[in-house]
Formats: sequence, structure tokens, C-alpha cells
Amino acid sequence: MSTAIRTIFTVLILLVMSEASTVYQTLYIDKILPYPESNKPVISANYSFPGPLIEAYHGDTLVITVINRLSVATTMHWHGLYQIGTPDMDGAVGATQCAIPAGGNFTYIFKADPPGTAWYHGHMLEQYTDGLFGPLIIRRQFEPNREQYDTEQLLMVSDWYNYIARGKLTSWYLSSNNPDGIEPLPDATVVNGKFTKSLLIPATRSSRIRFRVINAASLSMYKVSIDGLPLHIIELDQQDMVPYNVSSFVINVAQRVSFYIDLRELDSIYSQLGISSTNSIFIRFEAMTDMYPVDILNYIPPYAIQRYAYPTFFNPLYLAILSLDLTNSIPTYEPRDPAPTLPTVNLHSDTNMLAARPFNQSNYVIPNATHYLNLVVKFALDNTGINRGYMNDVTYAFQGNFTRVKPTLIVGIKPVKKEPLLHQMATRPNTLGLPSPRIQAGSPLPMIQNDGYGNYLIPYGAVVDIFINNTDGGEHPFHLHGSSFWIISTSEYAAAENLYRQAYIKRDVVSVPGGGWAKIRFVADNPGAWMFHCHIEWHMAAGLMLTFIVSPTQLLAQGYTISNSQLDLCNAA
Ligand SMILES: [Cu+2]
Repeated sequence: MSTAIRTIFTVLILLVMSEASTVYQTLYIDKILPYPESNKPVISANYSFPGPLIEAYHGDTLVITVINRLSVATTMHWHGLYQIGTPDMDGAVGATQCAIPAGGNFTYIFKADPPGTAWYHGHMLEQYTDGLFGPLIIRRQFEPNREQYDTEQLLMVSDWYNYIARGKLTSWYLSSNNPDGIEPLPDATVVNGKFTKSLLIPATRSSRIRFRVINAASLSMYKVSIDGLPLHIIELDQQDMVPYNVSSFVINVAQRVSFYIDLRELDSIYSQLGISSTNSIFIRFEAMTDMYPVDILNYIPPYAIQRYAYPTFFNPLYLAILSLDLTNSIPTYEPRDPAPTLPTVNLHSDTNMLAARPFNQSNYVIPNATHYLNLVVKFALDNTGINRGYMNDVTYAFQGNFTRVKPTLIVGIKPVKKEPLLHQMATRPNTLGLPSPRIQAGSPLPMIQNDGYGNYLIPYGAVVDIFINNTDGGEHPFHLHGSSFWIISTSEYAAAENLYRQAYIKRDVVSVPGGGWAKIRFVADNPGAWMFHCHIEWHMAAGLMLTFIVSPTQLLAQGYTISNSQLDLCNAA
């Protein structure tokens, strides 16, 4: 190539790169009956389950109109997107907006940032448990690891419940008849809306395929593997990774994992199963049964009725089929349980995969903490005999549901239906009644305080280390809105703190081990009202949630005002 041609070529590439465009999408929210054999309605986006794939390039503007055809209110959350400069577009009802009323609509406008595998889901009334979710992929013009695969596939896995969450399940879960806080247990697993052995993924024996796995479950975590193939992990949540080889991995609720496979790598150990002659192999999603509070293989929930011919117990092993010759035949070997392990790949893997390394570590600077916050997670009975989730002895009044609003503070930020926290930050930034960080025994850094109602004031630009001490036996996937965070270490992998100093991985969901802990760090450079909560939908409903109030003064300094479309929602609420 001559210099002139090369210059023209470079200019063309730059033009393509700089051309941010606008992506329009309309989402009709309505109930559907996707399965003839079940009379359970699913809350869908655009009459499909899961909802449609939304794709954009990094830096594009997304304009998504949500039209609510339900008989109840709704909102939509764009999970993993930072919403920098658009703190009112996060979709977290009660925190950043009033709900979209039945028959109403709202247009979300925000930047496609950061790039990577994201998703969207309803953020009130357990609607996402009933099906309201879909994939959201933010692409880069030049994807890291792009040379490793030829095609890509999405696998969106979730719990299937025979009953409606907001009807029977939540009212049983949060009742004094369930003092142990036993979560409603799934009746099945679905991937891409298909039940076991009915999802077929076409491939050929020479294929190199990228899979984007999104855990959209409300409770379950899964071990994912593909028979006979090493999985080359290349993305965790929305951070690109140096390829990291495993035979299986665990994905907790709301986490995303991308990996690629190379079908030429089918392992010889699998020839013992006759896999060398089969035309297809199994993709496995194995629900981690030890996370359920009861023996799910032999448990009939008290709310179950004979309509579903119990006992038909949950099968923790979900099988999808990867067809190697495009004939869609099912595998000719029996799916062994457990699957044989590949001897050639890394077996050390914790749920968060802290041993995986970020793809681009140049310009990767992790600032030192300026503040800290200790959070103690527990479940306990409240004074009405209902088992609730607590962080630092506060169970969060879930404004999204308005089922129980805390006693009104005389002065202070209030969980009120018509005035989300973000609006209160804007209208009375100096009278929110939120205590400032202060030095306490045991650390030279100031500790973030809360107001006794689960609202934590964080100064602009603070670098906050959060230590989550989980006194509960269950593993909890904690999600932060408005930012991602570095995972410094967990009780599953305490050595990570020293091993990976200055190169911690960044995610937006951390899996906090049962009876263990996690240490994460984030920079509060995005003013707004950002929820931090366990992403198990039942636990969120039980109050395992808090809100970070990041700098009301900076919010106003950046020019935030409450828009008319937001006010319209609140006036309709
Ligand atoms: Cu939880």
C-alpha cells in the first residue's frame, strides 16, 4: 500500500469510528402465553420471550420508547450501562424515576456505554422474574479477541416458575408463614426461552463460536460447560479478558460471561463417550443445587397445587444441543452427570473468575481508596414475623412496590411515591438529612454513613472500598448501578488482593460467597441516586438493597434538572 492510499484508508477508518449514530427501539410491554402446555403468562417485551436483542456501537445514542400495555406500572433498567450525564435514565423506580403507569409510555435516551454484553430488565414488581428481560449488546468498532472467533451466539439463561411471581410467589415468600425465608424455587430452567433439549445451536466441525452467556435468573446460579471442549473466557460482565481457559465456569445472577470455543479442539477424553462419531454435543447449564435452602430434588413448595401433577421435581441439569453438522440431530451418547473434566485446562476458578486478567492493562490505573464502607449482610425476622434482608441492620423500604413504606422522616430524604430520590437530590440538596463520612476507630479513612434508612451519601470523586461481610449462608450477587467496580478479593480467593494489585478485574456484579466476604472498589464520579442490591429478585424484594446518593451538589453543578417527561410520570403515579 502506498503512503497516500494508507493515509486515505486511515482517514476512512477514523470517519467510520467517529460516526456515532442513533439507535431507535420501541418496546411494547405486554403479557403473552408462549407455551401451549402452560397457562402461565409471561411479561414480554415486543411479544417475545426473552425480549428482542438491542444492539448499538459504543458511543451511539440509544432512544428506547417503552410502551406499557400492562394493567400495572413498569420501568426498564439497562443493566451494566453507566448512564453518565443521564442519571434519570437508569430505570430504577423510586431511585431515578417514577414508574411508567399502566397504559403510559416513556422514552429512555442514553449513551451506549460501556461496550460489552449488557441486558435490560424490568425493575419493579418482580416483573423480570415473570419474563421481562432481553439482551443488550454494545459493540466496539474493533473488538478485542475478535480474531479468535467467526460467529457468535447468545445464551440467556433463567429460572422458570410455573406461578406468577407477583401473585402467589412473593406473597408466600414475604409472609409470616415462611419464617425461614425459603425462596420460591424454580420449576425449570429456560435458555433463550426454550426448555431443556429443545434449544439447538447450529455449527460445523470447523467453527469457532463466541458465546455470550447472560444469567437472567431470579435465584439460580449455574455451572456452564460444553462437552469435550475447553471454554476460552474473553469477557466478564463488560470487561474484555485475555483468553482464560476453563472446562466449566459458574455464573451467578445478572453476571455475563463471554467465551469462545474452537470445535477442532474436541478433547480425546470424549472419544470414550463416542463423541468422535456423534453429530452433536451437549451444552450444559447445571443449577448449583447447594445454593437452594431445601433439597430441591425432593421438595414440594407449600403453594404448589396439583394442576402441575406434582411431584415433578426440578431437574438441575439443563441441556442445550450444539449441532456439529447442521442436521440438528441430538447427541448419540448419554449425558453423564457429572460430565468428565478436561485435564488440559485451568481448574482453579471462583465464581467471579478473579484469576482471569483484563485484556488491556496499559492505562489501567486503579486509584487508592479515599473512603470505605463496611456492610454486614444478614437475614432476620422483622417485628411482624417476616424474614427480611438487612444491610447494616436496615431493610430497605422497596419504593418500587410501595407495599411498606418506612415511617416518614420529618427532615430528610424520603421514600415517597411521587418523588424519586434523584428528584429530591435536585430540589433540596442541602436538607436531605444524610450524614457525611467520618473517621471511625480502626481506619484512617472516613467511613461512608447512612441515614438509618439505607441511603448513603458519597462525596463526588470519592474512591470507596466496600467490604461486604455476608453472615448469611447463601451466596449473594451484588450489583451496583451507575458504575462498575474492581473486585479486589473475596473469601473464595483472598490471595487476589496481592496477586493482582493494579490489575483487578472490573465487573458490575460480585458474587459474595455464603458465610464469606468480598472487597470491591469504585469511583463515585457519576452523580446520581444509584442502587446497590442483591440481584436475587426475592432478596431485593426482602429489602437487601441500599442507595448511594452520589453528590447532590455535583449533580446540580453538572446541570441536571428534572425533565418534564419525568414530572409527567410522577404526576401520573
Ligand atoms: Cu441475595
